[in-house]
Amino acid sequence: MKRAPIYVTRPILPPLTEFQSILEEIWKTGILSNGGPVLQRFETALASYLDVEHISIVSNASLGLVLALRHYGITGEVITSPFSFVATSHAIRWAGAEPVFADVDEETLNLDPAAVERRITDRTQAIMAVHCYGVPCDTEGLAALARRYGLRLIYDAAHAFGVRRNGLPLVAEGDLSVLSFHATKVFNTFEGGAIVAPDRETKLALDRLGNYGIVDEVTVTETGLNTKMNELNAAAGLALLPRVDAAISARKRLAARYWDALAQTEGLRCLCPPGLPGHNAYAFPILVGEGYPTSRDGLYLRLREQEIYARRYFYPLISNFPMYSSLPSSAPDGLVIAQRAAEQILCLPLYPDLNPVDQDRIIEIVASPCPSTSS
Ligand code: T4K
Repeated sequence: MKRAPIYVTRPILPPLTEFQSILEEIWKTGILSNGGPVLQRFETALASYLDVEHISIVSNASLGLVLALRHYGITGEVITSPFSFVATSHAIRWAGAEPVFADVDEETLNLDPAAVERRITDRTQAIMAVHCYGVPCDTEGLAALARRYGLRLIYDAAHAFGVRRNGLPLVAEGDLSVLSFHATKVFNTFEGGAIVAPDRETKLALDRLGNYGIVDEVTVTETGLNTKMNELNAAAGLALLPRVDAAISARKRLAARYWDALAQTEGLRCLCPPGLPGHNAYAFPILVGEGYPTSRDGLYLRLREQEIYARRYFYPLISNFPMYSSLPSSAPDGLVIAQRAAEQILCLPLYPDLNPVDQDRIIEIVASPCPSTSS
């Protein structure tokens, strides 16, 4: 019997009946968008789940990042990580600002505050840091820099849904944090996102900026954008929210199985230990280094031959894409750790419904790969 392909992730979905009952309400009210009743309920439930007071829900994290920068009028240089999904830097450009890449920390693969400091000039206006794989950045180090140099600190928290540190929500750090609810994330609304704001005034300003800058029927105060989430996406989120804790627990169990089976493998470094307090087991990233019998790409191809689609998140580095590669900060000698990580990284399939039998097949290949026929 032919086996089904195994993807790096699969979305969690709410029970169809629960989604349907919210859809029936939408069909009755005829309110499909523009801050409708389902969105309002979702926003309240989400803020409570995340343990924050003020959030502005958006249609995806990319636009959320653009709004965050536009809210503070940032058009100068923004220091950011090259080891991220390309949306992080694209958002900086779409906001009218310029990304400046700094190297990452060896342990976390998140922005290294010392490397950030070396990139600060009189044109720097903000830092946009990424909690890659939901692993917290050095928030104290970055906050100290932001204070010292008068910079805004915005977190791309696309991976950090529900992550807590020292008992507090990680998304409450910085000036603003932006979450993604894309299908591939720990929690999804098919497409969607949210900006965590420090106060009600900022939340309302973000809502307005994402609704064309409209104040009332006859008043438009700024060049806003349309970043609204519609009622269908909000319904999916509302129905799914009660399931997310169980999903994170299932992720953690599977991540612990990977860890137990692979952490001692020579030449492999597993990045996210299962005991990381408050973590969401967003992914199971490994670094394939010296001493391992094949290269990262050799392992990637070996898995693909078995229709196991592990992914190289994040390779290539953003700074190597053509629209950024000529920036002075893209020079490889300033991004040594990020470059090495990009060449060694592989995210193994991890999602709540991953069948342990399939996971054992993955483990077997990763623990002792035979050479790939195509490498
Ligand atoms: N910042 C960071 C750090 C991010 O990682 C992201 C997004 C963003 C910002 C921007 O957030 P959004 O604007 O998207 O809200 C995916 C996602 O499209 C992207 O959202 C995500 N990061 C990135 C890490 O991964 P692709 O092009 O690699 O996805 P794709 O289509 O190859 O999907 C991967 C696998 O997931 C598929 O092989 C199968 C599975 N899958 C995917 C989808 C879309 C499903 O099972 N169902 C699905 O509906 O970018």
